[in-house]
Amino acid sequence: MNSTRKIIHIDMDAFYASVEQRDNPELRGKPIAVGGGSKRGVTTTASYEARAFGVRSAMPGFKAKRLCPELIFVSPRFDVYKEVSRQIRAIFREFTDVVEPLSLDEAFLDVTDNKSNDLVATRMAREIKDRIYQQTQLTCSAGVSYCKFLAKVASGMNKPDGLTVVKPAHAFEFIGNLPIDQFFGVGKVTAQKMKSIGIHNGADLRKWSKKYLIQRFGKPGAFFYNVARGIDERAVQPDRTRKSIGVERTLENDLDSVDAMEREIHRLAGMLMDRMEKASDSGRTLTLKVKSSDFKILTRSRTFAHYLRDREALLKGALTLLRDNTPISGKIRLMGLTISNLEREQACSGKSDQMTLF
Ligand code: TTP
Ligand code: MG
Repeated sequence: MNSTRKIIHIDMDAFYASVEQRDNPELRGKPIAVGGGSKRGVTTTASYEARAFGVRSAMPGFKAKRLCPELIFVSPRFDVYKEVSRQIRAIFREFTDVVEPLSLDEAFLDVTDNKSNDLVATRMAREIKDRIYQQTQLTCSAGVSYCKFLAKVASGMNKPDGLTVVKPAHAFEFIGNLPIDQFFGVGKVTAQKMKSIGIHNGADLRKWSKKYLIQRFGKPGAFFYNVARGIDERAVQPDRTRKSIGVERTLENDLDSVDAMEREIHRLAGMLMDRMEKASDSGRTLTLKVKSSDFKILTRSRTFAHYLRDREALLKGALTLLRDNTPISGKIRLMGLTISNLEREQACSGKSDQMTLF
């Protein structure tokens, strides 16, 4: 067992909802849900005040309202969440470059070798929490342990504003008592299956052989077998190859004419080209995203035979997507352009379009 690593997992508390309560004092202390206010919308998350009523992520708005009649629905502001995400990632990098973000509000940090040599991992986690709070006025929860599995589980143990440490010497007992629903990597369906054969916690899981678990749950069976024993050798992956480059803009006024949309496409293609130049990369698949004023999202993609390496090619491709067979109509509140099937990614995996060049 590699018990010499030091890994911290950080997860922001009720992320979108906390940002909304931070920016609008009238929402503080109140049950709010972000998203879910439209006719068929679902919530993205809920404030802790709303969770007390049973409101959760991905819940239809009408159901949330039924559980909590006082519930206030707030529209999401993704630009702000992304900005906070950038801020917290910059803070992580003050401590280590080995940062693996899992989503906007969550990341693993390997602090075995770190930039603040005098701090032990637990104090570092405390310091990160403090820095995040100072800079964003938001709380997060931290988990500290010797592997990803335990750091992730630990960060969820004392939410909100928690700091939980699982030392190697205590790991076996900790996992033994850990309810199977709280195992990172065990989804709802698997948890149900496990319970049906009497596996309710880590200790129960240890009673089954690796062979049996693989037979029953497929490849993840081996993972379950190992983590039940505190074995998780997965490294924090700092350099996951970028899969796409994208830009999007929420418009000040809804667009409702083809001309206005084309002008926006010109702007977006320019912005995207700038980003591509910075990344020294290009790609073959272009995706246009459009959000209407009633928050419906439509995407259109096309994969081209050649890489879109210059402004003209990019613009031409984007306009083709816009003008496609079925015209985009109605009021548009956001447009975005993303390029994927990236040249560098292909180069990394050993495939390239050299052949098509000749
Ligand atoms: P989470 O970290 O899963 O949830 P949370 O930060 O809101 O709450 P917790 O304190 O339990 O960590 O997700 C982070 C954000 O991602 C969340 O604020 C909203 C968004 N999200 C969705 O849009 N849809 C979803 O189904 C989930 C789970 C999250
Ligand atoms: Mg969170």
